[in-house]
This record gives sequence, structure tokens and C-alpha cells, in this order.
Amino acid sequence: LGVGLCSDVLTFPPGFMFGAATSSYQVEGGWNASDKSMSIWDTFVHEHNEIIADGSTGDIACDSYHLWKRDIEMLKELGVDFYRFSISWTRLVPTGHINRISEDGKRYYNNLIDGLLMKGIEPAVTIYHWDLPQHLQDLGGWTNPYISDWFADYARVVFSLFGDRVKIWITINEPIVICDIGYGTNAIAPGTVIPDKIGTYLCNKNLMIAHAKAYRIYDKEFRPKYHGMISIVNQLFWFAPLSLEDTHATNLALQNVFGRYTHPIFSKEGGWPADIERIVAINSEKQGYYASRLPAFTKEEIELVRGTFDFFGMNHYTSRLVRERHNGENVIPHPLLYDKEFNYVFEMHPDWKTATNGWLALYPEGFRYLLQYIKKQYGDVKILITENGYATDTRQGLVDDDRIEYYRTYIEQMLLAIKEDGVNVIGYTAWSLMDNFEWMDGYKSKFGLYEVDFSNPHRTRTPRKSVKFFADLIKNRQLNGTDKYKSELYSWH
Ligand code: PNW
Repeated sequence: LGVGLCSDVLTFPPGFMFGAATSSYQVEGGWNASDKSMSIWDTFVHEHNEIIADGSTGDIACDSYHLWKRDIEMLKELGVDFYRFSISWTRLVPTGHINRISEDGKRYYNNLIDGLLMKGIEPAVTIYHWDLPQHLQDLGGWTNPYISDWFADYARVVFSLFGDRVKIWITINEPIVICDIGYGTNAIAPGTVIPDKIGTYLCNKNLMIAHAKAYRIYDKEFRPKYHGMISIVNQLFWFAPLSLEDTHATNLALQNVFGRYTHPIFSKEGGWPADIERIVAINSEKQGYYASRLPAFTKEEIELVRGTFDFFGMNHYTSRLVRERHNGENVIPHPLLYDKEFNYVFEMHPDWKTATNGWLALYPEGFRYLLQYIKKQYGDVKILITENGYATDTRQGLVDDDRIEYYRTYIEQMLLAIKEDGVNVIGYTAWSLMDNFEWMDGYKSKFGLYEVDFSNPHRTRTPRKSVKFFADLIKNRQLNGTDKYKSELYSWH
């Protein structure tokens, strides 16, 4: 860790919360248990298993549908303040509409929530983490404007069933992945590629409205009796200009990747980021479209969405350098590489070490810059880090020194943002509690503090060295003293 940082800087502020996270499709399994219906991920992995790196599915995953008691034990061992998990829409509300609630679905989440509370662990619940009911996808999914009502109805069911015990709510996890990747590439479900980002932009707008309706329902009907907090979670990379000439491109990338999903909610004026709205309108006209491909918000919709947050939920993993595309340069448009609409290209710095999954480059300072940027954009908002973590592969085993190093250096930068820059970070969540179904990487990318043996029918969980590191960090509430986890100073066992 940085030389000369006094111990005060490396101590967490009073009341700071620590958590660990998972999501329903990635850990639960039980894909067709009881009356559960198919989600878009059940369909996707069964119909397109060539897209998943190891041809696997989440049919059983970590089997948390049966092993949730062990999960609670692990959380207790870690000593976390909260557990972030998500609710499977198709398990709780099988038709996707709220005409029928599943008794088994209800029982599963009640058991989990009560079990956590009994051990003094707070549930932090994501209402939607990518597993849309297939029934709703058949009606257009997130591109159908009625999705905002379907989602709001489902959210109301969730609040009324669990709101007495759940005080931290997340409506939707990572809209950028849902809309830009889900409706712009075939890499993740539904994998419906609609040209010219028509699907992506429809999804973007409908999702903003869906989130806002759920927030308003909580605010009006449930907050007065339950006093919880609720927001949305965005996935943010840090973007830095490759050279001084690239500041314009970088600014566009920030507005396109953050702004399209944060500006409508967190900015004072609401609505789309101005540059994005203008550029898409010009491009659409040139392409012969009658109206902008980015659907406009009405005045009422701007007001509906604006201010619908109690905190800023953020997943952060990595950074990119941004530059303008060179004249005549041929790059394949992809949300993680090149944006045709705004003509910017992402690169990684040659000095950044990358994790085995390819996209996760290590640049801890980017975390601090990002936190500073959020404060600059949206003022003194409370920030909850809802995911941060590192991927290893099958060769890693239990001595995960590189994961520990990732956590130490990233958490150090977060502490600097809190202590030196006055950024109001209220909590931090490690992704993930255990190895799980890592979407298109299948079980090849391992983000777990706990290792899971996927060849064992009991899905045995074993703590990695990083569990010890985290347990110490959480117990002592400071980064001081974690140097001993450096590989050369510490021997496992
Ligand atoms: C997040 N990328 O997804 C999700 O919220 C988790 O479900 C997931 O397991 C975790 O991060 C680790 O990947 C991401 O390609 C998926 O840039 C892909 C990317 C980033 C985040």
C-alpha cells in the first residue's frame, strides 16, 4: 500500500457497511423447481449453449436453492453486515404478471431473509438481476413500454411480501448490460440484436420509467411504515483520455455509458444527457428515420424519473482509455470496444495487468477518479458500492493472492476518495460471495471468495485465502495490518 498513508486514512468511517453479493440466476439453480417458469437465461443457455464459454448452464449453479443455509454460514464467517442477493421473478411470480404468486418462491425468499436476520445479517435485495420471465420477453421484454407496469406490479409484490424485513432495495442491476449488451449483441440474453440501437434505446427509456415507478411505489406505499432505502445500480468503468486530443471522445463515452442511465435519475434537470440527445437526433435524421432513435421523454416522464434515488448504487471493476476512431480505421462496433454512434474506441493501457477473463484490467486509481467524478456530477450523494471484485480461472485454487491484492489496492483508493476527497461512500460489497455462473464465461471465470466445486453434487464451498483477508478487514475496520496477506509474507493454513 501507498507509503506514508497515516493509519487514520486507512480506517473506515463509523457506520461503514460491508457486504458480499450474488444474483439469483448465477447461484440458485432449481431452474424448473416447483412452479417456477422459464426466464430468458433459462432459454438462452438451453438454446445457445455455444455462446457460453464452457457450454454450461445455470440449471444447478451453486444450488443455493437448496444450500442457502450454508450460504448464510459463510456470510457469518466473513462477518459481513449485509448480503446482497436478487429475487428471481420467475420463481416468485411465474407468469410474469401478478395474477399468481408462487408459494414455494415465497417460502424460499422468506427462509433466506429470516435466516440472515437471525444471524444479524441485513438482506440487501436486488429486484431484477437480468432473469426476465420468458413470457414477457415474448412480448418484447424491455423494448415494450408496458414493461414499466409489469415491473412496477412485480416490485409492489416484492415490497409487500418482504418490505417489513428488507431495508436496502435495488430495483435493477446494471441497465447498460441489460440494454446495450442484451439488445445490442448476442453475448447475453435475450441476445436479440436490433440494428441501429433501436432496441437498446427503447430498453433504456422503458427501464428508466420502470425503475422510477417502482421507486415511487416504495416511496408512497411502503416507506412510511418500513423506512428503507431504494435506488438503482449502475455499472461504471472509469474512462480516461488516451491523449489530450481525446478529451471530447472521453466526455462522450462518459455521457453515453454513465449519462444515459444516470442523468435522467441523478441530475438536477433530468432527461437525457444533452450531447447524447443531440447526436442521436442528428444521426437518426441522416439515416432517414422520422424521429430520433433515442425516444424522447415527455415533461411528465422527466419529472417521474428525476430524483428517484436514496443513494447512488455502483458496480465497479475496471477502467479504459478512450480515443477517437482514426479516419478509415476498421473497428467492430461493440459496447465494450467501439461506439459507432459517438465514434470513440476503448483501449487498455499496456501496463495494466489483466485478469484471466480478459476485460478486467487492474487500475485501482480509476476507482478513486470515478468516485470523484460522481461527486462532481451529482453532488454529495451517498454512494453504495454494490459490486467490486476480481476474476481468477480454474487454475487458481485456494491461494488467491492476486484477488487479495486487487481488493487491497481498490479498497485503498476508495478510502482515499472518502478521506481525502470527501466522497460519501456508505458501504462496500465484494463480488462475489462464491464462484458462480459467470454469464457467457460459464464457470470458467471465478469471482468467489469461496471456491465452489461444480463437479461435486453437493457443490461443496471452501474458503479461499481471501476469506481470511476479508474477515480481518471487516473485523478491524481498517486496511492497516492487511499487508500480512501479501504472498511473500503470509503462508496459508
Ligand atoms: C456484473 N463487462 O456484470 C454483474 O452485475 C454480475 O452479475 C457479474 O457476475 C459481475 O459483474 C462480474 O462480471 C458485468 O464485460 C458483466 O464489462 C460484464 C461486464 C461487466 C460487468
